[in-house]
Amino acid sequence: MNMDLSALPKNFTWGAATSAYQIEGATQTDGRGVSIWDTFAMQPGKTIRGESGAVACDHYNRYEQDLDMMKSMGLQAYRFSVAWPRIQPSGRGAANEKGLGFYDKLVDGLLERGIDPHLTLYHWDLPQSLQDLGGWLNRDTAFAFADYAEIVARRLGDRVKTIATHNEPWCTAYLGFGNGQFAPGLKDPALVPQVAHHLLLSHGLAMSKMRAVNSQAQLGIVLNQCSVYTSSDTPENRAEAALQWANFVQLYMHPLFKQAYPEVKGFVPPSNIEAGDMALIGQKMDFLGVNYYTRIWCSKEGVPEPAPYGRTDMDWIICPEGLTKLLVDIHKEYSPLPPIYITENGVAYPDKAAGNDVADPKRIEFMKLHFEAVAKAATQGVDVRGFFYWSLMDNYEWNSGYDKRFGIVHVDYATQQRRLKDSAKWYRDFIADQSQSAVQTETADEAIIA
Ligand code: IFM
Repeated sequence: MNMDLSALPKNFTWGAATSAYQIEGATQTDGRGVSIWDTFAMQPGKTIRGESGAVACDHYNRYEQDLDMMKSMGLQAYRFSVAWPRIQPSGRGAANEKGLGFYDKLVDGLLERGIDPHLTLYHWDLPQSLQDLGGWLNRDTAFAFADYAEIVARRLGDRVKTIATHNEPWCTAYLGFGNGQFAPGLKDPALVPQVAHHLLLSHGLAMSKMRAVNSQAQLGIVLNQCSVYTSSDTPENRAEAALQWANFVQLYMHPLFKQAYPEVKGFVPPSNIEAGDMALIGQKMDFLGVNYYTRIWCSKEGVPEPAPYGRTDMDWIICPEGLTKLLVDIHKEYSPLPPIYITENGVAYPDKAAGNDVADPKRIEFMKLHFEAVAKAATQGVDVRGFFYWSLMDNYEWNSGYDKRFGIVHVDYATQQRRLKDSAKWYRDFIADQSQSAVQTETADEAIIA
């Protein structure tokens, strides 16, 4: 497949992403405190085979090798998250120097190799001590989070390119408190709006504290979003689509960009909002991170969801045009938005190594389709600046354990051997090509100016 990416800006960034609990392992090393995922994974039946991130990809001990691997692939940027329990083992109080030191070395190692660091503060590993006080149901957690954000921004804000407060607050609120699939495992949908509000409040409080530190980093948030499709344009399907959009997208985008919760039939807003909250939440951001994996299908008539590109190993429908639609839809509804990064997009397939090789042609096809989908959104005026493939390497896929392989690098969990899949080699060559054409365009531009 030939891709037309000509609409993307010439300095567009190509990278890959991971998160702390999914790759680091070493959960009891250097003073790290217990997180809600350590606790959750130990409870019978919560994760496949009771698997946890205790070892994961052992990245905490192998980060140098992983950095070399990223450089060998020519990655221009790397998105990672900081584990809050490494920085403040009980979620409050003085910083743990050893924990901060790890991320210091990681960031310096990236910069030495010419890779831009993009940091996320919260990718779901809340210190257990805060959960014992109610976690995100407790408004105080938002203030604790802002203190943690300030510690990290003071230490790393001079060197990282971006800092995102949260990764996918929808997952924290809905999967963590609504249906119980994720830590802390509560199952009460009525809790979701208030948890979402506290997450958003914590984002706002952290933004203020980090701005005051005056770091160099651009500040924003990462949301997982789906475009919504209906099988036919009936009033019932339209109403259902509006409600899905409200719960998935507007619950977060409205407060962030309109300083209000949506008013949609059936949508339940949070009940406890204090004076000043909405202004804090809606303060200006430097970027918006969008994670996209699939679409939402609404059909009151029960029309089965079409899947022309098939399904992933997560059973998610592959819908590249849904990424274009999503970006164009939010651009229209929330303009002016800050620049957007696609902070996650990727696919799980049951990849197997044969010797040193891992053939994953379907992943390469998936990447091409989604790169082009982003470029199509750019032709319609969406300001997209970069793309991070999820994930750099196979890792701990939360309640699905180690079964689902999203990586462009294969990890053999028995030996911790990393093998570049064919997709990683393809991405390496693709990035090299893109960098070369960017240099050529720049030289041509300079010649015209001269
Ligand atoms: O692995 C997760 C990641 O932690 C958050 N976004 C979705 C990915 C795939 O499920």
